[in-house]
Amino acid sequence: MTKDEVVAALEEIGTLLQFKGENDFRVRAYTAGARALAGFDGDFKARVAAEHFDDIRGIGEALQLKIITLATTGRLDYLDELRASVPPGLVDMLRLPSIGPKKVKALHDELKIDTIAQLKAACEAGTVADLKGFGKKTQDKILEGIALLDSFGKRVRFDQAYPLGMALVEQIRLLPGVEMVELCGSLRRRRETAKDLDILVASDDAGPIMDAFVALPEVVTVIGHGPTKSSIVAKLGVGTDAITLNADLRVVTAAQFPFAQMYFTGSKEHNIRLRQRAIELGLSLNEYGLGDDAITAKCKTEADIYLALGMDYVPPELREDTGEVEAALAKKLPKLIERGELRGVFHNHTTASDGTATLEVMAQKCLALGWEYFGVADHSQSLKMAGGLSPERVREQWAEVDALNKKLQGFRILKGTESDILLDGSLDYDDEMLAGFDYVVASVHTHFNLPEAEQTARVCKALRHPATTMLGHATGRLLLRRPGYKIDLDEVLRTAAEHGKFIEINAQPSRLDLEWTYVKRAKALGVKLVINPDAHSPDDLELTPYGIAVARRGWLTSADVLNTRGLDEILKVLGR
Ligand code: DGT
Ligand code: CA
Ligand code: CA
Ligand code: ZN
Repeated sequence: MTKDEVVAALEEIGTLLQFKGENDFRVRAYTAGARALAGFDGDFKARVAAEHFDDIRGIGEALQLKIITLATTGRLDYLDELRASVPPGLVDMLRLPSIGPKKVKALHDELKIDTIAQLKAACEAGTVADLKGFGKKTQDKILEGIALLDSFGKRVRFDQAYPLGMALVEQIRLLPGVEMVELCGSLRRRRETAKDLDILVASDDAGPIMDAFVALPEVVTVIGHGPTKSSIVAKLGVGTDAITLNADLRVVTAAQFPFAQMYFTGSKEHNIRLRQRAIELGLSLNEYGLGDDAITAKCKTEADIYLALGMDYVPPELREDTGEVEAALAKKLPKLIERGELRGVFHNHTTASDGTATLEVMAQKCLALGWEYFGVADHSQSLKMAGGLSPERVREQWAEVDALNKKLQGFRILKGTESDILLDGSLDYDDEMLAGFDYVVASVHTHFNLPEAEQTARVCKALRHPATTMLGHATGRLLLRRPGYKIDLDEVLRTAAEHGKFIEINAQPSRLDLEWTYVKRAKALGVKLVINPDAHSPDDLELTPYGIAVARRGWLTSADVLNTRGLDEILKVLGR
């Protein structure tokens, strides 16, 4: 097992123990141990080999043994026994906000509830409200939570679906007779979430490929097994989660491949527009060709097909029928920002607040990524839970930055802060201190439940503050887990445009606070954006491609994004 998987196993033990009614002390031994291991930055494999973990605070001898057993054998009798003794539906219920292991245990013990479906029925019958420690309010919250889970359906985040898709694709690529293979559908368009995997292969001999596909190790169920099309349910451990998704595989000939690739990449709406365009030209477009053998034969790539339709090539991220067809016909598509174009980042944390690495380690990682600057933006003083910096500690950090900047040639650490937006919309330090920062990221971390008008006024007031450079976390959403706070984003964007403030594309794949549709609107209003990893560790600094994907879906060019600028230009923009 990897470190992440061991951490997940320890957390699971803690949860299962709570279901069993174990005392808090024993539960905490596992949850605290899991956290301690998660925060361990050293060489996990070497530690496993040396059988040595008990020097880490929170990990004792007994836990050390379990960690080593999990890491080396991939399982643990103790965990297997716990799992067998707890109904699986109870773990499912934990996905509901507002309900923890203790409440789940009470529901199980008192009302014999073992599944979300039973819980929903009991809430609707009103019996949950009568349970000690619950009440009508909690019952309503639970129902709301169930409705929310339903509305998310079975979609999976891009960063979790893509590794599963690529695990399948890489194995298919090695099969005899496979000439080309591509992961199409919403994943190729880089949507934030995916419903299923659409895999396309070019080959003259589909049969053996179908047989091998339904026998891959990730397959848990075979839904269909046909001559050129098969469907499976696949499962893969990604980080600490087990990801399950349907996957369709289709095999076409090499000549058909670009047409099928275009068709199965979608979106459906984009396809419909292309088909109409083909009809206008007297052609008929489908997943096999253009209805004219000579023209079809000339199309070796998707770009050739667009050319045959009199259009520029449309990058997959833009294929949503939001104006790209017209722009491609007029040869006016933007030249989208590319991964390699970022030259630094602004919203990042260090050990000074809730990050896991020091200023120097974070800066060195940015250097290694080829960037010219690292903006440190630790939390501000009122966010005590996350180690927010008092004015005194800010000054200490500034001194540390100055000392490091003397050492680092051709690279600069920029002094920033992620200032909390207080309830009344003001920032979290006095004006004198604010003026000492190179830049300020203003973010909402508290009072998520304000009415929309109040939340909008609060954020807009913070944006108007002369010290504010950019808005962090535009919505506070957690993808597929928590909706964003209620806010009029159009009003926020107008305010940003009026006062020349930047809006963040938060690149954390579990957040992606700003939807691509708003990115597009921001651009139309003349607002510039900034792609930030919101890094809490050196590894997090590599999350920017998820932000780039959102930027591309929002039609951004490098000129629309602040952090494609080099250091000299950045200093000018920031007035330093
Ligand atoms: P998803 O799976 O919900 O994340 O999104 P997609 O876009 O991957 O949708 P999916 O898997 O249902 O279909 C894959 C592609 O197949 C889709 O993007 C376009 C194409 N497609 C599916 N159904 C139709 C259809 O009825 N008409 C046309 N023109 N294309 C379709
Ligand atoms: Ca799909
Ligand atoms: Ca599909
Ligand atoms: Zn942050």
